[in-house]
Amino acid sequence: MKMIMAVVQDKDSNRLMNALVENNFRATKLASTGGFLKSGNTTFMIGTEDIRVQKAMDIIKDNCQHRQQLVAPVSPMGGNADSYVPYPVEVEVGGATVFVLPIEQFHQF
Ligand code: 2BA
Ligand code: 2BA
Repeated sequence: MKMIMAVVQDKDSNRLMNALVENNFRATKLASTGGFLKSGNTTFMIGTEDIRVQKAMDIIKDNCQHRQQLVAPVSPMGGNADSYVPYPVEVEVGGATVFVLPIEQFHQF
């Protein structure tokens, strides 16, 4: 068994969850925050058999889009002055960042 952890943009999360459920995957959705943009994203945990990992990857690829996102200047007031960016910058946010981890044990009590 493998655990797929996929960080996706909030805009794609409902579509992705629907596609996963339609294809009989079990998944858990977590609200997460990107370290760089410091804005919300969504992390999916999908535990599945090894032979279904590729199918899950295809579903993720098909349902998550790359987007350009403008990072507004962030005031250092009350925040960390080290991360202060004085002008807006455009960054390309990927469709999905995906990690596949081995599962040592799986239990449901
Ligand atoms: P949910 O996805 O909301 O699922 C709630 C319950 O609905 C499940 O309980 C199961 O009894 C049923 N269920 C879910 N998907 C189904 C399907 N495709 N066909 C038939 N019945 C289905 P649990 O199995 O105890 O799971 C409780 C929660 O644990 C799940 O909430 C999900 O958030 C998480 N989970 C379970 N298996 C997972 C996995 N393989 N990967 C990631 N998260 C999992
Ligand atoms: P954020 O950390 O908010 O990053 C959003 C986007 O900003 C990134 O998109 C990337 O294009 C850019 N970016 C991030 N760090 C940067 C840096 N130090 N310098 C320049 N540009 C940078 P993605 O790479 O597609 O990542 C989207 C989200 O996926 C990330 O949100 C983070 O939450 C997660 N992620 C990406 N790589 C990860 C990793 N190795 N471990 C854990 N989470 C990761």
